[in-house]
Amino acid sequence: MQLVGMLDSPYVRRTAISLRLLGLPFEHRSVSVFRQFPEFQAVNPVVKAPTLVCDDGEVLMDSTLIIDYAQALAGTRRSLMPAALPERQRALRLVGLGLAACEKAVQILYERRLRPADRQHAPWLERVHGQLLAACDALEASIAAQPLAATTDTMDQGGITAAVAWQFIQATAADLVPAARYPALAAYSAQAEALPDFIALPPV
Ligand SMILES: N[C@@H](CCC(=O)N[C@@H](CS)C(=O)NCC(=O)O)C(=O)O
Repeated sequence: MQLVGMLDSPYVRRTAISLRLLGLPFEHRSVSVFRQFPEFQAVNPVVKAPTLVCDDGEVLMDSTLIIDYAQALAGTRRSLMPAALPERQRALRLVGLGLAACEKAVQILYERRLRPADRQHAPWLERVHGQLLAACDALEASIAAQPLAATTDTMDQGGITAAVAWQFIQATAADLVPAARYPALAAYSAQAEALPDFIALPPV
């Protein structure tokens, strides 16, 4: 199967890291949704990263849905979602917060990079910034209150998504989300980024 999209996208990266942790071989095609729009369109006319081209040619999109498919492919060999309810609830909470944080950071990035400066809408940016901080605050509180596994064998989807989200936010909106306010999240992300599966899939 082929995973299409650039690893500077947190959605593509969380998917790639998940595939690797699940032990599923895949070809990564680093195609940009912006600079290589026609090439991406030829694979997926909707042009969403990540896109997964399955072995039978079917095209899937959306990181969470692709990870769900990958989890089914991997079977019981390894699961990235805890089976026990309390742990699963926590993982789902972290995934939700991480994805919301990514979405808000992407909205800020698009507003800043794609919209001409004189057309930027300050009240919208302020609203999205507040939402981004709220998601990071909640991630910080959860990780500070209860440590999160950061080893290849024990890491779950909550940890993967939180770590990838933090890296992306720091790469794209560090001026709006100061690292000093999020020591537990930053330390956790640094630990995850030192794992071979993260190093093998750098955010570029
Ligand atoms: N909910 C989606 C979000 C994916 C997403 O928005 N990806 C961006 C790249 S970071 C994209 O495809 N942007 C191009 C566009 O939306 O036109 C997921 O989890 O995969």
